[in-house]
Amino acid sequence: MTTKAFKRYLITSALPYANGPLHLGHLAGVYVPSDIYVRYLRQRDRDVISICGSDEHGVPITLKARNEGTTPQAVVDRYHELNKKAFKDFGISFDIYSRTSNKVHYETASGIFETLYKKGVFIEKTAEQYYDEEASAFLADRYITGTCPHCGNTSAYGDQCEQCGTSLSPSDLINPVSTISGNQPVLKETKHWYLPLDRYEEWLQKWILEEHKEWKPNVYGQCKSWLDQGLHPRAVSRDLDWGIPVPVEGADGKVLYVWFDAPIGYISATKELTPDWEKYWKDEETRLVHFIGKDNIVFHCIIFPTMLKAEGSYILPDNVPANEFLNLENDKISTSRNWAVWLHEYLEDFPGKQDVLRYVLCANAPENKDNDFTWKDFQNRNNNELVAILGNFVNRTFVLTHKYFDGEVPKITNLLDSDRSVLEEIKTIGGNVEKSLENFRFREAIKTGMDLARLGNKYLADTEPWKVIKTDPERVKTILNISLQITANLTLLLDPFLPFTMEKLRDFLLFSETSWDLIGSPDLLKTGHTIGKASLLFDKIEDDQIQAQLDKLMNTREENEEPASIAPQKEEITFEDFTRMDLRTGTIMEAEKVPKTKKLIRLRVDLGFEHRTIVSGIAEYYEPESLAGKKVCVLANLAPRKIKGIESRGMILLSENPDGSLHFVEPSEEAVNGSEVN
Ligand code: B3M
Ligand code: ZN
Repeated sequence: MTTKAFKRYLITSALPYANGPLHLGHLAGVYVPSDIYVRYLRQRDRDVISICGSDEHGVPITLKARNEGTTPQAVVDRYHELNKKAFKDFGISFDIYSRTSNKVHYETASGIFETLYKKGVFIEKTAEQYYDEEASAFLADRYITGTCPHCGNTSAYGDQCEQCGTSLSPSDLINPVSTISGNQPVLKETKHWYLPLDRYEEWLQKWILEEHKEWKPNVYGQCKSWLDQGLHPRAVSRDLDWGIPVPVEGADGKVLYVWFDAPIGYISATKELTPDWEKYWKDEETRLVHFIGKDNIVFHCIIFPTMLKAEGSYILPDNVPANEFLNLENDKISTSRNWAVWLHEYLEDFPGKQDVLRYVLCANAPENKDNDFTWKDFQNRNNNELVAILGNFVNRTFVLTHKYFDGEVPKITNLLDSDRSVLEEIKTIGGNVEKSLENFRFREAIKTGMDLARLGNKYLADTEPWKVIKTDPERVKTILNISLQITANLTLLLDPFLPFTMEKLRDFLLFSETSWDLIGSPDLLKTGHTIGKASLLFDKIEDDQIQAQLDKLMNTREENEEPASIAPQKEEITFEDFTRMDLRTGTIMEAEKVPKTKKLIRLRVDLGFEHRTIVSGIAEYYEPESLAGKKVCVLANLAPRKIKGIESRGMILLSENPDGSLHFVEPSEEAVNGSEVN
């Protein structure tokens, strides 16, 4: 819980790379929670701004351009617009959605670099780096791949292994290969500027580990493990032609590292939004909160704060509520494998159902651990929660009010204890939602918010106005008044989560208040006020709609079926090593299954200079009857071995497919038995 009172709020959401469309993992991890928080603060009438924009530099973008045969500028122009629209369509209410190719941003980022440079913060260092001679390019980050030293993944990147999540540098990779040419890189000297994180270690220890114990365990834990391992200077420049030029003498062909300039994008966007930007960035009474995904933790908790601290005039984040990852149908979301639900496609398939997705992603957010999105859960939550609980309560309240009172809010005639405790409960729920939101517990917040609709349903079920109307119509006035107050309270309480639906509901009620402070007041809807007509807030999602989504995913999976991996090359040997093997061609004369074994066949092979018995493990792939006459290659000088009591002299060469199946390496028909294979 924050104990400090803040005067204003500066909320940032990670700037997505403008190199691809957004999917539901993005929404769940970063943008739905940040939007809920921001909307809540606005309802509380706090001074708050919400900042986001496109991250338009970095290797992912230049690689994408290269693959598509276009320019980085064309790539970022396309995805900036697409993503800006997707956010808007889902009601993500940024105050600005800027981009890091803006002039203001160039100036701001260069300015901060220059300040640090002049202060002597950087270490200037010439070191050897991998270089692609054919492409005449240094290979940083994703321009280089190789085997991860931690998990053996053969396609780890120069900055990170996506399989085990470890952050890497190109020199960590085993068998490095250039992604540009596929060549093996050479080492070449180049100069860069390094941010000496090690010099800030002690300060970071204190600032994070002592002063921010309230950070989420996943965030705090990651920071602690970085700090425990010890920090090292990190290069903040790159040899690239896409990015912000390093603004010092002798830096031709060098640009700022994308992770140096991108977070400064938050500052530039604020400048673009308001001339008053300094009060947000330079006043201790501002609460700065970064919403990010877990792969961005080190940059937002360690590197960017170090930059700001070194600069000296900026505030630091008060919290960094990073989420873990959302999987999709039990598999990692992946852009390259197209294993994703793209936001623009969702809207084509479920028009008008933005809030359903917002609801499901919040209710099932990967807040403390990775989580799974399944279409079945999406359907269940829509049908059993939004339709059956929230929609149902609101609908019954409208229908009954119109039926018995012509849509007029009836007056409370006599409050029973049970009515009073329901009114009390509205306040309690409001307070609890507030507490959860203040502490970034969004799953808990939405669940508690829905409890108000549950309370409404229970109240109607307990009081049964449809029965009581026959015997005690005065009592029904009170019941429906209270039901209507619950409905109006719902519009306030659920607005951060379901903004489209709550706006609709306010329209139905002809009610326009949105202030959070009104939650719990007993006469939100005044007696005598006439409510409008309502239509259903949500409708059922049918099995065939869900099946269509699953089919779509399954099709992608089939299209992408990757061949099982090819075994990596073995350690190098010399030609001499090779010549020690006596390889010969031969012809199978007879073949029979070795009894009581599954795999073994005993072969008689004509090697030209002699006939041999060789036992081979091919029975699962070849029938003995089909083998006589087949030409084979044989390792002839392999030491004899006893296999199931049979002396086997030599070995038949077989190739093994990734699925484990075995196939003869067959010499051509002209090969004479006993001839050498070299
Ligand atoms: N563009 C990385 C990402 O999308 C990055 C975030 C920048 S936030 C300053 O994961
Ligand atoms: Zn790995």
